[in-house]
Amino acid sequence: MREFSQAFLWGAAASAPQTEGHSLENGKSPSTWDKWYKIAPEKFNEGQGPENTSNVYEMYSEDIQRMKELGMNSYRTSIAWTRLLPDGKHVNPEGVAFYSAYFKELKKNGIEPIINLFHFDMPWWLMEKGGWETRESVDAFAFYAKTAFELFGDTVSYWTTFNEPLVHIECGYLYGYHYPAVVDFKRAVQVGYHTLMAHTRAVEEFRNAKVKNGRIGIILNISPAYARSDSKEDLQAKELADLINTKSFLEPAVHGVIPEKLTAVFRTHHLLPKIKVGDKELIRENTVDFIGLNYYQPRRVQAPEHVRVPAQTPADFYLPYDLPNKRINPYRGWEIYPEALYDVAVMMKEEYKNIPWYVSENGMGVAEEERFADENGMIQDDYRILFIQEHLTELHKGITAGSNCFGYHAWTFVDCWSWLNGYRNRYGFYRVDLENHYKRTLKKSGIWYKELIKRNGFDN
Ligand code: BGP
Repeated sequence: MREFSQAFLWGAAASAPQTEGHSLENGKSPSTWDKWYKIAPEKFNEGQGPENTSNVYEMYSEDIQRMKELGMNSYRTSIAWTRLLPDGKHVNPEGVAFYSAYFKELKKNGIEPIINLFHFDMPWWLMEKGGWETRESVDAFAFYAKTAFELFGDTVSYWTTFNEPLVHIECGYLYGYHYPAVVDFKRAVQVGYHTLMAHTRAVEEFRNAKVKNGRIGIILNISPAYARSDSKEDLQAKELADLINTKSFLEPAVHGVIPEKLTAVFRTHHLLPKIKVGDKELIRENTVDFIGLNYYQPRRVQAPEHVRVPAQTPADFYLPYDLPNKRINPYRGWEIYPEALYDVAVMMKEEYKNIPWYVSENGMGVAEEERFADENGMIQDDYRILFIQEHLTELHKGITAGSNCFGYHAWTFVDCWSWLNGYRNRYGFYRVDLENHYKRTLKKSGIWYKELIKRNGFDN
């Protein structure tokens, strides 16, 4: 049997914008998602926007009973900045009441809340001033973080600053997927730098707030790079891919320094961001207590034929490599490669001081899941059970090799809304029926997860 430690955190993850719904009500101001949906609804799958997501705003209490029923001892969600501080300065009493009740209810039911501050949801008022491109965003975020720690620090011990900071950088400023859909490497680097400084200032505020038993971390998407071949060029492409996508945030968060090599590469390519005196010290002094890693897929890379100077896009450093015969989740187009989780575990042990870390997201999104419903309406999602079990097997190997991993969170608990994909791909242990007041129905994977938690492991 593969058994995990007694204190292991078992749970699931989600975010405010993807689950709460009521996104323009109860005192909340619009985020860029709300505005973008107004401007360009055709960009969203089947016109499914952020306004009405899984209605957790009204249903959190019954959902928490469902979590308890599965035996979950932890749950991650986020605060919507625009619900807590609609204008960035003054708290919204309805937002405070909602989050306070939500987090207390989790605690009361033995479910440790892990609360994240930013999950791609930039306030519109700040976006109008330039979003993460303006240095003002760093102070605005630090103020928001401080407000959240002061208001909820008595209830919440585990905090994270950002979810996948790379995503709002690359989707918003490199590849045109998210608002403001800019394609400009230099601006992307500036956005990344301000995000890092916002994270750093939030950690500083956290230390000042002296949250009792509090721990703070950051959640990063990890797609470890694997080179097409052992040629010097391909290995260099791999190194640059890891530098840009992994080390850029992991090194400052854990070691308190921006990798020198990254600075050197950006200098050569005239991509260095504007910085402020004192930033270096702030980064050095405000490292994290733990790391969350979202793992879905590896990154296969090969060397580009020519390296342009200055680089216009990360593709000037590394290109995707299409590995023949790879396993793939066809709905999302993502490779399935559980072995990477073992490599990640070893990397955390050997290169990151064996800092406490957890798998903060892992899961499988499948379209038209109703195809798999049995005669009682239960989704027979054996593919999801297999996916999670294979990943846990690799994680367990990593833990046995000494990696300091303290938990596993599946994405997600109840099916949730996903950015431009709306409700196309479903990830939850519970199906959400959009036609029927967001009714939740347990899937087979939920029953399996319950058993796994009860036994604190599985046979294989
Ligand atoms: C992660 C995000 C989540 C979630 C998940 C699934 O990158 O943190 O917000 O959406 O991916 O991906 P998707 O919804 O794009 O299928």
